[in-house]
Amino acid sequence: MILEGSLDARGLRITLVVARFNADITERLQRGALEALKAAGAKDEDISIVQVPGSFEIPLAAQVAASTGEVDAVVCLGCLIKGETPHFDYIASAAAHGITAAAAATGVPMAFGILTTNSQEQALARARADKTNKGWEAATAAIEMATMLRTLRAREGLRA
Ligand code: DLZ
Repeated sequence: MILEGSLDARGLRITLVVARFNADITERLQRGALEALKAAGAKDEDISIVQVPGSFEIPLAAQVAASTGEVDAVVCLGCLIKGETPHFDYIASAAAHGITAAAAATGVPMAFGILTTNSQEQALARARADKTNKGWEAATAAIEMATMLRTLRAREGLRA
């Protein structure tokens, strides 16, 4: 038996957690994510946007949003551009581990839409206004996970 999610976002409540650092890029990721959600049938009133200063702050906001019990998936959006110091590595690692831990702690799927690039040019190439936009991709992953988990939980509930 194969159990998989769908790309139907009707009825799903989704929170975007968006970092303001490198806002010129993260705004494009946000647009891409919103377009993916709308294209999949999500309603405006079911979508929330939480802004945080930088990618480092994303995990805590994602965990608190998910802890309300009123969110089916979280889409984490940020942009880390490598500089001359190891700051990039610390923030990227903290964000990735923090989001993983937040999803595990809450049971709410969290998509990783944080770019980690060597340059602004690379970041722009991943934030185009089409389906290659990483915000679009992250939102799509969130929908698939939320719908898959709904089915999985219903199935497990029948067994219990
Ligand atoms: C400090 C910092 C630096 C140097 N670079 C980035 C970045 O490329 N992308 C990003 O999202 N945030 C960056 N930040 C900010 C941190 O994520 C965080 O907001 C601050 O360290 C305050 O906790």
